[in-house]
Amino acid sequence: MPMPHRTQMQLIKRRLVGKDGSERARELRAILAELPGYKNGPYADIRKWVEAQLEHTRVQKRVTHRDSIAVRREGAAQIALVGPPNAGKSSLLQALSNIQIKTGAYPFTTTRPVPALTRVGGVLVQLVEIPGLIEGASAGGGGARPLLGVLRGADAILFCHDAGAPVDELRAAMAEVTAAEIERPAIIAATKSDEADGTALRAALPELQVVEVSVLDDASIERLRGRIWQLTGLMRVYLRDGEHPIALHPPATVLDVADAIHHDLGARCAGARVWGASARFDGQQVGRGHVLQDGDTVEVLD
Ligand SMILES: Nc1nc2c(ncn2[C@@H]2O[C@H](COP(=O)(O)OP(=O)(O)O)[C@@H](O)[C@H]2O)c(=O)[nH]1
Ligand SMILES: [Mg+2]
Repeated sequence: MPMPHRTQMQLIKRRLVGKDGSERARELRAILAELPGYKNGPYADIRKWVEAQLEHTRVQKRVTHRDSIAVRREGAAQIALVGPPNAGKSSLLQALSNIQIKTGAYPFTTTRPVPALTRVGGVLVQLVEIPGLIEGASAGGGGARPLLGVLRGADAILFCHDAGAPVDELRAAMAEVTAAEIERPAIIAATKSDEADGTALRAALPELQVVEVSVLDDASIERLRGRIWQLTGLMRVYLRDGEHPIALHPPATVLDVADAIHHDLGARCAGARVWGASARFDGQQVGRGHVLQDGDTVEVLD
């Protein structure tokens, strides 16, 4: 008597967590071999799902093989997670975005940049884990040059460091970024704050903001999310009839908002009604050149 199909599906998904490429394909094939061979009903659906996953994994393998490093940009900003191996980057990425990735108590669990899309400040932002940057990376050590290329494409850096680990390890990673002549707005996440606080990091690197965070503490994750939003340097404008805000680089005008909604609307835009900090009163009618403030709500007029 096979087990209930819901349980079966959960078990299958659990077996696939953290597996990708050929490892995932192997697991999927093993699962297929174990499934009861019903032609109809829930088990046939599970079989179809597994087969589709297998096909998808094959496609993904071909794609990643051809272009194993480049990260397709998505979202309003791209933030790179940089730090020594084992700093807790993958764990943070997972906690911030709910994606499933490999984490481990051993270095170099992650070998390729891992992107994840998540909402910060209500805006979709792409986080990218840059695998352990080690000494010599800027000179091409350990094949790290392409990684620095990915880093160059990022808008800002979230340095990650185990609050209880020697600060020198972080300095080494930072030195590689500097040696590659990459300068971006940055803050430091003092990770694993359930085990140690950020005092040592703060003292050693007073020029950067330090945010303590633990994946075991949801409030600290949300605090970090807020800091990441500030790090993007973006501002938000809400549309009167929209759920999520539009993210823009300040200073932004009514015309910028209209353009962001649709290029045609930008061309037609005559002005807007505005609520919020930039309006003298609720619903003030302004021209297309009106400069908006973070958090404003607008209704574009055409
Ligand atoms: N106690 C504690 N351990 C953590 C935390 N975040 C990550 N770790 C552990 O640190 C190790 C390395 O984490 P990982 O995310 O793989 O680090 P990465 O190499 O920087 O991606 C793993 O064993 C994690 O379980 C945390 O907030 N608290
Ligand atoms: Mg990792």
